[in-house]
Amino acid sequence: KILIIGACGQIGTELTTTLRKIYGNDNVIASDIRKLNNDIVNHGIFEVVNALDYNQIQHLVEQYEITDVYLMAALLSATAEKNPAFAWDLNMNSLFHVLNLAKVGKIKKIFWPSSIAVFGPTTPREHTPQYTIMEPTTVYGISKQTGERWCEYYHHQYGVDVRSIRYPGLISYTTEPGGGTTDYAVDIYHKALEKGSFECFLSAESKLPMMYMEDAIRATVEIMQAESEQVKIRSSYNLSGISFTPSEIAKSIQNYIPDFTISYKPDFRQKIADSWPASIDDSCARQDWGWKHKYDLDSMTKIMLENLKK
Ligand code: VAH
Repeated sequence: KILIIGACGQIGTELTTTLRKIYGNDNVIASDIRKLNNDIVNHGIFEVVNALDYNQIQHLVEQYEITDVYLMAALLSATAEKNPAFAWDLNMNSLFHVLNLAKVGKIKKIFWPSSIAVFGPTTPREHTPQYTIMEPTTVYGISKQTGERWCEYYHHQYGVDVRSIRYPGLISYTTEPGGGTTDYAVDIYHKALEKGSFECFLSAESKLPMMYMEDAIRATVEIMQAESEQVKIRSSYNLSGISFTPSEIAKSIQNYIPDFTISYKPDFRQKIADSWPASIDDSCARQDWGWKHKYDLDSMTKIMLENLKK
């Protein structure tokens, strides 16, 4: 049985829906800090849980005989800069709780999301390798980098089966992101349809690694379904989809909405974006567990606009 912590967030929502389809509604327990009125809460088992409360998580694990935990609760990069202490507390201690439950044998397998934010300004920016300089300059990036070290440590020292992916910016039409630097790439589609124009908080040429959500969910399911020996890296895997700039995504929208216009007004998030890679080398994920992305910028734009119109 599966427990998803942070099931109502940007990734959690689609992950929960997919896992319920694969493993059945009775085998997937969704949980979040708040009880929203949505499909995740209304169409399956849902529990309110505070990811910072070890006893609450342990209670759920025992009650439902949980074997696998997906820990999706976190503060993203922009929000974390505004509240460093809470971001550190949430991003680190929720991970420790889950790692410690696995250490004492209460759960069997963990998925924990890392991010391309583990890299920093001294990292090679193009085709960033799996193993390279990592000097993150954001609170979020520091928490993800530290989390990776602990995941690897718990695997080697205590045999904990933890698996992780360094997600790029994720784009989907079902749930909006909250508080990230890559959020513009979701908002731009909403504004294109609502207003025909968009003011971007990053500059025209800020190229970042991105991915359509369906690819990211498939990667998550695939790494969790892989044989343990296939998952050779126990810190976190580089994962690559599409890299584009705000001006390139605007052009791809103009193929469908010719009058769409974009303007640029970079704010504090520009500095965060400038510290991150532009493109990612994911050959280890391809080799070890057969990863391959499917969506490119234009196929994603088509799906985003068609579905948001509905
Ligand atoms: C953020 N979307 O912008 C997240 C992410 C690739 C970065 O992890 O904070």
